[in-house]
Amino acid sequence: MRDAVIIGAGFSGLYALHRLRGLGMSAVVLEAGDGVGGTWYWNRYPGARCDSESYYYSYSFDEDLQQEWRWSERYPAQPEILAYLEHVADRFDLRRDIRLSTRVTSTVFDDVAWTVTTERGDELRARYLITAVGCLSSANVPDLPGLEDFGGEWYHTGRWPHEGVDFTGKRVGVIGTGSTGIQAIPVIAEQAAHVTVFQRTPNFSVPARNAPLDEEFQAWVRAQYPEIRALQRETGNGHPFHVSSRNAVDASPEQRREVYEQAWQRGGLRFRATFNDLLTSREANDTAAEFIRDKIRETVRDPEVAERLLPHDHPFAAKRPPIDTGYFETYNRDDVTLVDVRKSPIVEVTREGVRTTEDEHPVDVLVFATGFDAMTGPLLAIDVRGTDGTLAEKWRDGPRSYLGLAVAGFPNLFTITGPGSPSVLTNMPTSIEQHVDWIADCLKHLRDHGFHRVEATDQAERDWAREVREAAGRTLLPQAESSWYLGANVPGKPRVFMPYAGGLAHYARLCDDVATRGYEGFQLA
Ligand code: N01
Repeated sequence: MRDAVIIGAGFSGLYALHRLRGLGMSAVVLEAGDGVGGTWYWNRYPGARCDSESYYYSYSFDEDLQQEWRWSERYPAQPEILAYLEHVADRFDLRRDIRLSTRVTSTVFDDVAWTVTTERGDELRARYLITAVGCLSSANVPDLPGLEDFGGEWYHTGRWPHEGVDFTGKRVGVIGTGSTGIQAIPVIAEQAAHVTVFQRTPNFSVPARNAPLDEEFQAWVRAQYPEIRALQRETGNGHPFHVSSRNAVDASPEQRREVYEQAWQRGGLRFRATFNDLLTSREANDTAAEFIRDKIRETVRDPEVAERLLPHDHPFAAKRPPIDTGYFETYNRDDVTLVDVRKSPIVEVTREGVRTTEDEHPVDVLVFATGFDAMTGPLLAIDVRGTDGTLAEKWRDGPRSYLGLAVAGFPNLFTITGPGSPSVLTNMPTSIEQHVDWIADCLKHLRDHGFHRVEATDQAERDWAREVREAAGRTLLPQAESSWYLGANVPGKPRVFMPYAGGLAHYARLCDDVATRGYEGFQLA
């Protein structure tokens, strides 16, 4: 029997395999895709790139790797991140323990070990099961009447064809204006004959200001890596910068404007770090929100279109804030139309296009940038059976976990970046390394002490659920009612704020304390 089965060969699964091997453990990775890379294997849509900057959206565990790898742009594009992960798989000789094109359908714990069954009917047994399935890997395609009879082609951004899509001369409809839609729309508009954007919730977005990285900056990064990585681990969201200690409400309107303008010019997610109270005080948040709304008004020439693009229903950054390259400018093109589907909802997809309550919009290609069944979707797509039933039954009213890492009733299961962890609120590779390191240390502890079984207690899980709720309640995040953080984007999904909003550094300390106290909140046997 193997020590572990790891599900998924993205950032998490690759590193988990590497760490377990380092402990002398036997592990195999099962990956549904035909290649490694996870998110970056699937999300090949036009404009796909990371919103974290390349030099820190990367592994820190190997000094030679980070010294030798060269990123070409401030924000890495999908092919470059995929090439990086493929390089990691080769460099650390991981592929011999990775089975591609192998989708896991069920996993059952029988009191000793997990039996993992794949779509092909293969069965594998392992003492430990580690899910590395990602938080945003279960594509959410809305159930639109008539889609099956649509005469054109349609694609979800998270399942993009490897050969790409040629939009030349085509009328394209894009549904969704989240981070993905905001990245894809300007790029599609460059090629298509016409683009119709179906927008349900207007979004805040800040310019990315992408650019090639020059050699001087790269040399600085290489020299500074110890400090950069240390800083990433000290901050709330795994980025190598602190949130300002200053409150927006204490600054004058002129001072605020200057700070926001500087951050706007610098570009990127750092905009939300400009003041300390942006995510805790609605009054403070309104100042940032209004600054961005002013920028949208300035950018978009048609005042009616600009008005339709203004976000009003949620605080800035209470939904994951996108960053963009020419997004709002795209609405100045004659060949781009914005449809407000909150005002006139989509009724059906016809053979020729999309019909709303007000109009018919002919399209040849329909792009669903409609996001994911986030955090729980990838886990619940597998029939996971523990000692008292299935994970789907247990999570019927929303996910419950201990530290987002383990679930009571599911011994020897570890969920990398599971619901209840900071994960999606952070720079993912930083969170992933923290989780994998913790799990590896836990497995070593079990082995060194002759234990074969580890299980979170019900009490620890209840306490953690309260902590997750309270941490979110201290922020404005739950006020974004249409957020996927709350499961609001998937009809019928329980409305539970899923990630842990207490900050990555604080969370990592809590995890370390649990370990130091002999894995408090877990039963070891
Ligand atoms: O998905 P989303 P995404 N009819 O759920 C709309 C990460 N990411 O793929 O807001 C009409 O955010 C929906 O409307 P509403 C990042 O964490 C990272 O864009 O629900 N519209 C929304 O506008 C991000 O947050 C990078 O009202 C419908 C959009 O579709 C996460 O992935 C890059 C609809 C979905 O937005 C998900 O982003 C890209 C319907 N039936 C993404 N259903 C990086 O940089 C949904 N919508 C790493």
